[in-house]
Amino acid sequence: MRRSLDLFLNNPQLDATSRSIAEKVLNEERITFDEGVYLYDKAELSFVGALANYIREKRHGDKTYFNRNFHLEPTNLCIFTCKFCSYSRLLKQKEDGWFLTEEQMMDEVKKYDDKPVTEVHIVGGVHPKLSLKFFGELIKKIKAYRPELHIKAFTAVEYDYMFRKAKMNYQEGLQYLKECGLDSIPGGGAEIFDEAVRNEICADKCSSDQWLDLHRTAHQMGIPSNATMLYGHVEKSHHRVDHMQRLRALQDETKCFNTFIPLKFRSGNNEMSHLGETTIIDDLRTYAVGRIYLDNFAHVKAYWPMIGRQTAQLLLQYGVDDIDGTIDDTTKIYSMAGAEEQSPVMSTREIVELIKAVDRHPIERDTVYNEINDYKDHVFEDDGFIELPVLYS
Ligand code: V47
Ligand code: SF4
Repeated sequence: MRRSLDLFLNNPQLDATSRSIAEKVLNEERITFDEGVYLYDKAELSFVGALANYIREKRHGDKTYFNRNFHLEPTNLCIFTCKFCSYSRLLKQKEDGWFLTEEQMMDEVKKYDDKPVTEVHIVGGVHPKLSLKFFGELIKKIKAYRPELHIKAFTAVEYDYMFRKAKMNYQEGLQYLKECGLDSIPGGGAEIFDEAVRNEICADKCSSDQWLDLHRTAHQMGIPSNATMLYGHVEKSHHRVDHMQRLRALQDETKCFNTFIPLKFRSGNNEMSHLGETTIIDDLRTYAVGRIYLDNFAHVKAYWPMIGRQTAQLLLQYGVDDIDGTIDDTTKIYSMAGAEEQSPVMSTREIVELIKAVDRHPIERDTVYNEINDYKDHVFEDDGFIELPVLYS
């Protein structure tokens, strides 16, 4: 575990700042904002990777988690105008927009009747007709139909809007949904917390403070959540570190974030397409710095449908311990932005083989990281590809 890190430490030419950062990590001390920026801008990638891998292996060994879930997307119509979004259609562009009724959404849920999924992830555009009551009823119906299914639903952006419309504060709105059956909150909508950058890329949706407040309130009520960071567009490295700094501070308070998920900006079909995409080298570094900086987060997740399978595989040596996941074929958010050029379908067998190919140990988990199935020595009896056909987009 330490061997590759020792190679750097034994090298007298390792610069003093890198050495001092490594010593902090070895002593389980926290690195500073400036050191985070240094890891982005000055440190050698192989050193940053070795450090992140050291932390990852110290915490999880070779274990690599995945989850069998499916996505439910009520609508792609959205009142907001995030410039990076390839997915939403403004309310006036109804031609290629969709809007599912409660019955249609229950039909989606029923498609998984005989599939061993453990989670439904509900996320979509912000539509004025989809009220708190509507979603509360939907959650109740799903819970009544399949009580053991974990419901991870809606981003802080959606909550901020639906609670305001219902004239409830975050605590009241979340309490109502928790009573309906809400189990946890996904990490979307965080983007980049720096106010100037946020204003440039997604000026009209909830603010950074509101995003953080919503998650704080959820955590105080025992509702866990994830945190994302959208990177590789107009932001600079200090904005990324500032983002992680705010997440680290909140996690110190609540300890209720499950995982950190960097999301690479994908440039297809959106108002920021002209920016192009950042490099794989930057991807590796971004995840690795995330692993090092967020010393109070248990997990760092690479969402393979958007980062791509091969980069996700590489990231397992750069701090990542989770590849989400086996996912249903209805979600469209990233395919519309040009991610995952290969087939967006991955069976359980494929995900297990992908993890094993880089000598990691595949574990199926539930949403809150209870281990469900250990695939280390598992032999697939059939060709495996029909076990759970999954698709992402
Ligand atoms: O907030 C939108 C991102 C997020 C693009 O918590 C884009 O387990 C890249 O947060 N390029 C929503 N990213 C999805 C999300 C998520 C996904 C998977 C798992 C979890 C989890 C959360 O998608 C948005 C935004 O940051 N996004 N457009 C784009 N062009
Ligand atoms: Fe709407 Fe979310 Fe797209 Fe922003 S990222 S436009 S809030 S669907």
